[in-house]
Amino acid sequence: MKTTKACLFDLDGVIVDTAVYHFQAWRRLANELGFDFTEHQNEQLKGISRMESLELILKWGNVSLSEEEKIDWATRKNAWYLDLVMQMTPNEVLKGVPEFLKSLRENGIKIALGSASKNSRLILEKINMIDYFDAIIDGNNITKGKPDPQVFLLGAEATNCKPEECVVFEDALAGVQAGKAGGMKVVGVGDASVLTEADFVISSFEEMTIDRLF
Ligand code: B16
Ligand code: MG
Repeated sequence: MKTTKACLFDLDGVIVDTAVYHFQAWRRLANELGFDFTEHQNEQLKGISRMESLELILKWGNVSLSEEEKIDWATRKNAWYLDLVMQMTPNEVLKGVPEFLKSLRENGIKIALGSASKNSRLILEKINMIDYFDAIIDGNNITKGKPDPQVFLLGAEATNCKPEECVVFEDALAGVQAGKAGGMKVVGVGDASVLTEADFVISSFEEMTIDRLF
């Protein structure tokens, strides 16, 4: 019989909205390089790694840089982003998330993070959520980004669960595809017209209950 023993959570867009801070920092980078960057473009960077995001932004701005310059600008962007992250508070946790994670704990279901971010531990500390997690798999542990299932397969392994015993929560299409490619049930968080490959979609964790995991 199939059962759910672990839940694997994406970070940005699922636990907390860091996209607004990424946007400010990427926009500053674009502006300093002499072009602008829109919120619509920022949407396309959700779930995408830092260096892949930079490549896309430079393409949009028609700017070409050496590898060394790219690393330099990515480092600068991350410092601007971290200045904003340092001001984050627990009030920013998305609605219904603490209640749902608490009920997972009470029901003995393991909790892991599966994020592309290299800053995930700091963010979870700032929003006071780190203690809920049994395992953290993030941009520091992976070699392949979503839609590759690596991040979630490592999450399953870290919680000693088989993929079919895991449920993934994702707000980005590439993340939904990663969970499905890993053989997991996937709950989309956000827009059902975008997250069409998810098993089902919630618009907020206020709609989520333990019985929907099985
Ligand atoms: P960092 P997720 C992703 O987080 C963000 O959605 C994406 O915009 C960002 O580029 C990526 O993390 C890397 O973040 O620069 O902090 O390493 O949705 O996978 O939790
Ligand atoms: Mg996300």
